[in-house]
Amino acid sequence: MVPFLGMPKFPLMNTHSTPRLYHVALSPFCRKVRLVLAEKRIDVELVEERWWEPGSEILRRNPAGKIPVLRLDGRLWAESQAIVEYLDEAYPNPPLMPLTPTERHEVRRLCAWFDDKFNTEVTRPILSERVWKKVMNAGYPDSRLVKSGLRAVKDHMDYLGHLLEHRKWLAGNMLTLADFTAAAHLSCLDYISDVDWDRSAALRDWYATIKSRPAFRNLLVDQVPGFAPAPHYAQLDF
Ligand SMILES: N[C@@H](CCC(=O)N[C@@H](CS)C(=O)NCC(=O)O)C(=O)O
Repeated sequence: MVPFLGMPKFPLMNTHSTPRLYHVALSPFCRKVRLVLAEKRIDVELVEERWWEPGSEILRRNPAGKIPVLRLDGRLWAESQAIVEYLDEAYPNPPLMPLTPTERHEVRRLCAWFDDKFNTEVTRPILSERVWKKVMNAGYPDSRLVKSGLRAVKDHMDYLGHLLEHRKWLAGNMLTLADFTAAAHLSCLDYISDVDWDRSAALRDWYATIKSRPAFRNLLVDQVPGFAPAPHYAQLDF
């Protein structure tokens, strides 16, 4: 028996099916994809995928069992960084990657900084403890983990502030995938009011600029049941 011979890794589908993003509202990885789709003016239907609930079909859509999963161009796409790089190649306007290998490396380095280091040290401990445990009915928040996330975010903000004192955008002179990746993580924390914007004027100005883009509008109306957004969350002048 050769069960996997010729089987597509991800199901192929009707090319005319509506673009759809399986997501949850406060996932930085899903937000990154939403921001890039919106910047490229690709309309998608958002479908909440509560992957932790029995009956979730996430494994049918992504063998890794993770969201985001994007249905577009007749197939399913997984892994947020791979998705946004695909989008940038397949939908080149506006471009969100620079031209030279050195600049492209800097964009990818910063995307990994957020999706790996920042996520492990800040986004995941804070959001898991403050939001996900309650949503998933998985016990009480561990305040030590929240505190360690809140301590770590300060160093990250100082580093980002330092970069932005010397650059217009995070990775250089143009708006790139790095800015959307950073904004995706920071916006999740900002929703629950865990960003001290007074720490760096340069970082606050950068966030105010990216938050004012039309691509951000959809994120600013997100509502997670049981967690009202911070009062300043949707304000452009915060
Ligand atoms: N590297 C993945 C990470 C995605 C990820 O961790 N998604 C979380 C939600 S924020 C998830 O689906 N977790 C399900 C699980 O870990 O089982 C990406 O960039 O898409």
